[in-house]
Amino acid sequence: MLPVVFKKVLIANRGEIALRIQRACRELGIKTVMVHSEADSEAKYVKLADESVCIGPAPSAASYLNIPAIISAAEVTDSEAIHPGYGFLSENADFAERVEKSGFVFIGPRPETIRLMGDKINAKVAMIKAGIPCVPGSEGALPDQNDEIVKIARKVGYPVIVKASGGGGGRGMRVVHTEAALLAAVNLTHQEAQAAFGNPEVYLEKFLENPRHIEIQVLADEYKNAVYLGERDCSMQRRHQKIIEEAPAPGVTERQRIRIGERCAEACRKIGYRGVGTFEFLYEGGEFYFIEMNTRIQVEHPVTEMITGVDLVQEQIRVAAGEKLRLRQRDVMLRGHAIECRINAEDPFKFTPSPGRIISYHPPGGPGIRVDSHIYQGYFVPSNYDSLIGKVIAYGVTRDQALRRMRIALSEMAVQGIQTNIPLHQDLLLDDRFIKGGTSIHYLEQKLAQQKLEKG
Ligand code: MV4
Repeated sequence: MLPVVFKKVLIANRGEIALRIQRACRELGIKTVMVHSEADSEAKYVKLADESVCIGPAPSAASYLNIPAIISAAEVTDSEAIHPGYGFLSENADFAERVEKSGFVFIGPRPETIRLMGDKINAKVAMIKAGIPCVPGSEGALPDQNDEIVKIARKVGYPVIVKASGGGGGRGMRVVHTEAALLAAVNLTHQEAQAAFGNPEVYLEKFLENPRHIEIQVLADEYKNAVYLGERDCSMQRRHQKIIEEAPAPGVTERQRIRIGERCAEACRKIGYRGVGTFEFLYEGGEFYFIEMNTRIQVEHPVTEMITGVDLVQEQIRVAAGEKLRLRQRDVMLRGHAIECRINAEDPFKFTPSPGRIISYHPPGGPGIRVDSHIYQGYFVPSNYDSLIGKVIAYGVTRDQALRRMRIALSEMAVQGIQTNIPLHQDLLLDDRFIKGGTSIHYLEQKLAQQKLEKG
């Protein structure tokens, strides 16, 4: 590394992403400080770090969400920057601001950008202005007058969906099928939004009945250079938890990709975006409709890394340090296909969490297989956090090869002592509709409901 990036970075997260960030830092020659809760003291990635600081007891509110404890840890260790990972404080604009006010670099966009994208109405208005195609709907917040609301919904056409501006990721939404049900739904969503997010504003969109969830990865520096790194299909999900992601998205053509990708990169330049980012779209009838933008590194970033050869976490750290993008759009080439299976510590068909001690572990390997996981034989999966214990990513020249490699990988993989969702993945990897590609966001829930009926 010729340019000095940072000397020392504090990693304010846990589990597989903490290890992933640690590896990126190590490759960049950056020392790492791992903060952890009492429940994570024994984790190997904590011991692997150059330094570690216990920031509180097991509950997230007392540790991974404890802003003063994290800032103090950065101070006592003389860290230069803080990487928030995903979840926890990663999209908390107040945290980003406190980090910067305390004299550290927040590895992510500017706090104002995080705040803008956290407000779904403001984000959508900004995206419309920046030329991003959005779901037709109210332009901004719904007005107070009932007759105005009815008019907007008529113009959009039923069914519509009412969404809270402070929501996102599936929280604070209500589908409305008839005018008779509209105003009650708006009022309820409005009240819930005030209670849950402290922001009563709601907006309305045409409800797309059977879309896919396709997102565009972007990377931008602070000098208005921006590139897109293709798309990911994240439609295989249940209750807003993604379980399989892949890149590229089956059926999306090169022309479609360039068209939507260029618009996302251009929007980044227009709003002065810095860092890695994800434009989330619903995809239906061959068209993309923006819903939200994520300002963090995402769980599913490896599928993009596999088909582009770009280390997104390293690039994220570099641009946060003020480096210029080293990558131009013509340097970004998509090659092959990658599929990620999220491995959760849970009952594979009931989805109840399954924390506990891993008594034996055999990870898969071989050509085209990547495993991002912090687990090991003897590791205790705590019950305090989400159930993701790792990710298996399969690369192939074709989607079919990636699928075949994934089946082999999961057949080799053994995690004993706890339940995992590996059997669910094995079912899905043999599912005709999934194998064909292009299933909608409702597919998994429909399939599970069907199986429940058949079992009786
Ligand atoms: C929608 C939609 C249909 N039409 N908006 C759910 C999460 C949040 N990010 C947006 N969501 C949706 N917005 C319109 N106009 C359907 C969903 C949706 C969904 C979106 C992405 C992934 C999974 C989903 C599951 C259910 C509903």
